[in-house]
Order: sequence, then C-alpha cells, then structure tokens
Amino acid sequence: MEQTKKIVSDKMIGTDFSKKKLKYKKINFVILQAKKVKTTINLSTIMKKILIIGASGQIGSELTPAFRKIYGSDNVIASDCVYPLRPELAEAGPSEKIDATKQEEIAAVVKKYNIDTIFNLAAILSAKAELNPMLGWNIGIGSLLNCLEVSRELGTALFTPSSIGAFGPETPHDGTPQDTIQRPKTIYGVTKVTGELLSDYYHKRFGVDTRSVRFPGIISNVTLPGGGTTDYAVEIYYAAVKEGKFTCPLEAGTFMDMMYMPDAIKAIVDLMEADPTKLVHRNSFNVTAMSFDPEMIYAEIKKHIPSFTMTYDVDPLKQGIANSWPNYMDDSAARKEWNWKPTYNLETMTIDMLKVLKERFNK
Ligand code: AKB
Repeated sequence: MEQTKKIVSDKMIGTDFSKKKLKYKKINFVILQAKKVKTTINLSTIMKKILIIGASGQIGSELTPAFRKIYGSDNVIASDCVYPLRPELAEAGPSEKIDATKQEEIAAVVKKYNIDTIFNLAAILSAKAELNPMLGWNIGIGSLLNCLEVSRELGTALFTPSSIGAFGPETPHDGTPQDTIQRPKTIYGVTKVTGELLSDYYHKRFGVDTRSVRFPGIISNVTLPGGGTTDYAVEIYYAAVKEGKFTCPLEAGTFMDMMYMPDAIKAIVDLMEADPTKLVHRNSFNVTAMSFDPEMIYAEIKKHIPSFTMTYDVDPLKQGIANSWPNYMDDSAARKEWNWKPTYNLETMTIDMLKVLKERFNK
C-alpha cells in the first residue's frame, strides 16, 4: 500500500486542554474479587431480538433494514431520540423513541421487547464534537454507560462502534497495529478509547458480551454523515454527480482508512455472530477495506465523469484531526479471530456509488 507521511500538528486541532484544571472526586476503587462474579455471559450470540439506538443516523439507517432482512422485521426495534422515525424505518417494523442519555428509557424498551442484543450507535462525530466537547462526551459516554448498565442488569449483548479516531499522533500511522499506543487528541477519540476500556471492563468484570470494531470513514448513499473528518469521501460523490465539481477540505496526500457501507454492515454482523471462544480481543478490532487520499478518489471518480473538477480549501480543524489518525491500519486480528474480509475496494465502491446517485438525481 502506498505510504505518505503526514504533517502532524496537535495545534491544528485547535484546543489547548492543558490549561484546564479538572476537579476529580476521589474514587473508591472496588478491589476485584478473584472468586466468581455473578455473570451475564451470553453463551450463544445468535441475535433474536435486536434494539438499534440511533437508527436514523448514517449507519443506523442502513443497518436497520439490513437486520430486518436477516433477522425478521418484527425482531428489529429501531429507536432514535428524534421521533417519529422516517417512514422507511417506522413503517417497516417496530420503532420507539429513546434518548440514550436516559438509562430508564433504554431499559423500558429492552424489557418491553425482551431484547437480547443492543446496537448503540449514538455519537457526535469527530469535527463536530471538537466544537462542543462536553456534548461529545455526554452523548458518547453517557449513552455507552447506560447501555452497559442495562446490558449488565438485563443480560443483553452490546455492540458499540469505536473508530480510527481512537488513535493519535504518537500511534504508528502505517500499518497501525491492533494493540498499540492510543493517545488521541480529540474529545471524540477520548470517548472512543474510554468506550473501549469500559466495554472490556464490563466484559471482564461482569461477563457482559461487549464487542466492537474501530470503524474507518464509512462511505454510504442513504444518509449523509454529519460532522466527521472523513465526510469528504461521501460528499465528493454527491458533488461529482450533482454539480460536477468539489472543494476538498483536506490536503492532497492525506491518507485515511475507508469502507463502503455494505462492508461495514457485514463487519457488524460477522463480529456479533462470531464464536466467542475464538475472540482474543473484543473492544475493539481494527477493520479496514481501503486507504486513499483526496487525489486518488478524485482520479477514480474522474474515470466515470471526465469533466469532474476538484479544488482545495483546507479546513484546519479537520486537517489537524486527519493528520493525527492512521494512514492505514493492520486488521489481521479481525481477519484471524472472526474471518473479517471486505468486499469492496475504491474501484468497485465508486462504480456502485455513482450508479446509485446518478439514478437518484436523474443524471
Ligand atoms: C469521523 O470522521 O469522525 C468518523 C470516524 C472515522 O469515526 N467518520
């Protein structure tokens, strides 16, 4: 894979946290007993009743119909804090209003439908969270802790996505290993590392069946992402089809891992259906399908739309974040432990994205 050095600058991320003094309450640590703890381990992870939290978001809006096809419409409960859900989601199966920062709302739906697996997709993406760090933390960690507690009390399995954002400037950027330095400099990254640690903690301490992948930028054509650093890789396709030109917010040579939505859904299903005895890792697995920079995706689109043009207007916040993330990850642990294998590359994804968008916009 092509390797390009990134210019890493923490200052570009734009927030100086060092001056802020945080007051911590003294925490009384519970000494973990070596003897057996009451466990809620799911011996089989075959999902029968599924709750999706954040069903209207970029991943949820495609995961929900995909799950309804696999597991049956009545067995997949779509929920979001914005309610009612869009007709495509609301009319095709059960739906509920859940504000994931309220534990009792999650617990009530889990009890009502006898849920065995929760997919917690509530999050504020990297660039947006940097503009409101407390919101990023409260949504990311508030919803996760609530889901972990509900899972512990009611015995459900739990999937929560992590991200390439869980890495930072000190992480090796080329072939980023599964187990390596994780010192992110964004609040999004801090929530993702915290989420990985909490999820592993709940598995080891209470036996909750927690699993997760570190998603790269996800490219899709149903719901636009919002506030992410990798969003340009979705927006470029829409701009190419609708306007024939695109202004890129990241510099040429900025490599990041990416994945087409069908592979993201495949990764979630494959991991959640994996034999738990084969899992050495849990929270969270590196997964990737491709790595490219703006010039490469531009050239690929231009093969199909020769008149397409691209200029640059670099966003310093997004550039700083992108520079701190991997150029490409090593996902061999996922390949070994649960047979991860993506289907799409840049070429095949581009053909599909352009076909779908041209049809939608009559181009
Ligand atoms: C973002 O850019 O914030 C997300 C991510 C890679 O987690 N798409």
